Amino acid sequence: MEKLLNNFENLCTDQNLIRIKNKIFNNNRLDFQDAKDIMETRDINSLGILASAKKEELHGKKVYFVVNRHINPSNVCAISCKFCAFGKPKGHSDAYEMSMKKILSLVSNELKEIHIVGGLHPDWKFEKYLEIVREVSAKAPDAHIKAFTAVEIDWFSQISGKNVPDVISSLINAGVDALPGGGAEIFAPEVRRKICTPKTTGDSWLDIHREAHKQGLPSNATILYGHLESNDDVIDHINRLRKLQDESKGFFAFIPVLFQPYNTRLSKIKPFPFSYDLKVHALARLYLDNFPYIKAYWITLGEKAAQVALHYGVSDADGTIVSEKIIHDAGAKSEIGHTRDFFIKMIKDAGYLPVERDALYNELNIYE
Ligand code: V47
Repeated sequence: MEKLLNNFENLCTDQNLIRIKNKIFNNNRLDFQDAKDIMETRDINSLGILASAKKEELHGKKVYFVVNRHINPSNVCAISCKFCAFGKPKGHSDAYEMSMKKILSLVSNELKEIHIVGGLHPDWKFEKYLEIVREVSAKAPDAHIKAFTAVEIDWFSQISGKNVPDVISSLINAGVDALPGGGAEIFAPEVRRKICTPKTTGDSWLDIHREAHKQGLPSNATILYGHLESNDDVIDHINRLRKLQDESKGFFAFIPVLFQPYNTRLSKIKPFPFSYDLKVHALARLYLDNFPYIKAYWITLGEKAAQVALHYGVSDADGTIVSEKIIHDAGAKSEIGHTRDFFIKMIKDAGYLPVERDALYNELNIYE
């Protein structure tokens, strides 16, 4: 990497990237124009070199993964986002609700992270969600629970009459260790309105994460990309996250989530070129200088593209997941889960060092 960087000016065909390299390695923050230039570059290889160099400055050759599982207790949802194929109205033939017995049958103490999210169920009380967390936590005391997006927290506040700080403290008391990054979608109000009215606004999403961080609950952040957004919308989204992280310092990972159109009301959207995925990941690594980790979500990218993204600033490959449903309902072509050995091989074969982590990014095992 050092050799490539030393020779960067000779390799790189984009003067803007040369300017950006000098900014980054003189510890100057990137601004909106730099981000625009990154999104418009045609020198994708040089962009990968910059993003990898930044990633390696932070984590060396380490790429993290976790033995985790996703649990979606119900897909019944009171709202219907145009981009979503998972949520179903109550009474729909594909609607489901898991019993506590079923939920607990999915939990084992081998897991290091249990990711629980679902629809906004019109009848379930907030107490039911707390009970799920308590029971899962009792069955798998060694696993961290990463549960409920800001959109669900907003919903819990509405159904319980508690304010958001009280909802968050109740979740912490029940056993939630971190919040997942879902529900952020795209903050730009115009596009957000088109793809997910009447969902929690971007500002509310940010306020809920601000409050979580204030109470010591860490979280992740996502962007849903590859639909109606412009480059400016992507930059605006990550800029808002950088500002919040400066203030609250509670984010672990930023996760670009590639939109899957099948079975959704946005199914006519044409796929973007692969260079766009790589740019979004690289931009995230270079612009979000205060986020420790950028995650490649292999479920939406596909396993092969996720492996390539490791060379575009990514330091986290997510995890085993076991059984993914939200994105597969929208046609994702990836497997629904993978083994620990899969990640060890995938990361090693890309030239990096696999590190198994828990949900709070404590290192559990380094696979030399
Ligand atoms: O916010 C729903 C997305 C997200 C579609 O925090 C879709 O570690 C693509 O947040 N195409 C939930 N995406 C996923 C999520 C997540 C995933 C992995 C790790 C973490 C983490 C968080 O699923 C939603 C939404 O953006 N989603 N439908 C779709 N058709």
